[in-house]
Amino acid sequence: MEPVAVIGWGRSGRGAAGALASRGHRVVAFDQRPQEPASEQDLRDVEVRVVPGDEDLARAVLDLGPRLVVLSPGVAPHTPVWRAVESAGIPVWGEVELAWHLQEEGPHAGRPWLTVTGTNGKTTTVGMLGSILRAAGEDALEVGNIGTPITRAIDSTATVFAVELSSFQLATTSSVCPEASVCLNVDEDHLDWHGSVEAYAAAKARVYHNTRVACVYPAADPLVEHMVEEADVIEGARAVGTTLGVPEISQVGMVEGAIIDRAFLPTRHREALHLADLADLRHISGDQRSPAVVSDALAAAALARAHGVAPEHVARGLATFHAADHRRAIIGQVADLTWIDDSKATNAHAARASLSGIAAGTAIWIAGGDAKGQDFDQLVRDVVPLLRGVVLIGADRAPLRTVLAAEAPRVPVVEVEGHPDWMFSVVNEAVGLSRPGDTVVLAPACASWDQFDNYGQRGDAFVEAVHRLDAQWGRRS
Ligand code: UMA
Repeated sequence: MEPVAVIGWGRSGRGAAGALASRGHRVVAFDQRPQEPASEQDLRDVEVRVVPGDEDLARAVLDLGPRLVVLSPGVAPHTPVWRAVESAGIPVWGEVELAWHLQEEGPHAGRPWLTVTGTNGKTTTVGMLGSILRAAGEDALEVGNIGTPITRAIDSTATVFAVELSSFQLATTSSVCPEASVCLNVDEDHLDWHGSVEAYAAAKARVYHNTRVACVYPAADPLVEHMVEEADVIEGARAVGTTLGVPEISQVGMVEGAIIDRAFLPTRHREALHLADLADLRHISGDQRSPAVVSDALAAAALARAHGVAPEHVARGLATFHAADHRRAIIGQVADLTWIDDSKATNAHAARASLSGIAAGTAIWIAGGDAKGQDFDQLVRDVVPLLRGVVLIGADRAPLRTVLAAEAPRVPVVEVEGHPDWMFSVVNEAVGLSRPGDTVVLAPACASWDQFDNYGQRGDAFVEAVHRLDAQWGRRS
């Protein structure tokens, strides 16, 4: 039988190749960068070919004559290999699409997927959802863009998946039939990959496709509501709004500091159910109680309720959830300042959410990196009142520098070049711009790929520099 071609030998490609090979398929993998041989047992029979040139890769894949091509999410639609394979009429699946087919053909067919997309908050929401599901006694796994490729988890005994889906993954997914789904928000991101805001939003909208029980959406966001109205769902699926205000019928919202369900109870026309209290989230959002974190909790609660989780398990799951590092993590008090690591804020929308809640004129904002073609005008206009000063880092400092000069001429801006110990310079420059009691936030609004492998490394470098500063000041936080 003809082989399956897997493009990209990263986490997704290896996951896909392993799942296919263990089912007896012949797999040939391609990558454009030199690769280490795989150590995993299930990958030892997979041939990996390195073909750097775009056109050469397209030709090499066509020459193989595969019956199916599985794309890693990093491969963009405008690349020659994608276009060549499509025009040759060869089926093209993303790794997520492959995972769904393999699940539905095997012993775990029917295992529910609760899917989460959005520009920001995906990882937090999926983490909260996993925690709630486990509190309810489920063997739940968080998979997808969060880190574990779904193909790696497909043969696990998990009873339910909390699935984080990026726009890249959704662009190559068509058969997934989620039990419940949510798009948390849509703002400009990854425009270099998708080509336009419209293409990006269209990919996000696919999260609702084929939903069986509930399409969850932020009720205050007409763009996302429109996605739900237009979605091709399974008969009987309901639209359920989330709101930071008092919930109407078919919504999950807030009443006096409590998360209230008016969607998933048969008597919703006259009654409401108490699910959890904001106090359950205190250890995640700190004292500043970020609206973004509360919105994520509402979405996670709604998805869990769509799955049938009892109210008391929602509260317990939220109370035991701990946010992963680098997501608005408070590092501590050092040099009379509060230091926050939100290296995960890789776009303008996330950076805005990160700075909101800080008192006017007291934020030292560390920003910059790989701008991914974003426009920062609106972000800078929104955050100017909060700023005491700005430290610019990374490759794409120019777009931020220009907008700051135009919109905030009185806010001092310092730039730090990438010398060997540059992150330590960053924290010292931040101290130089500050007054006691201010808050320093690493919320770059940019990807880290210009200087690091991922945002985690960037956050680690920042935390380490803050700890050195702390040692220098002679006080531990
Ligand atoms: N490659 C090519 N040609 C291309 C593109 C990539 O040969 O045109 C090769 C690279 O040389 C590399 C491999 O493909 O060897 C990397 O593949 P990939 O970029 O698809 O990344 P994976 O390692 O498979 O990881 C992906 C997600 N990465 C991206 O979408 C860029 C991971 O999300 C995800 O955790 C993982 O699958 C498991 O599902 C990371 C991410 O940055 C966290 N996501 C973006 C985000 O959150 O903003 C979308």
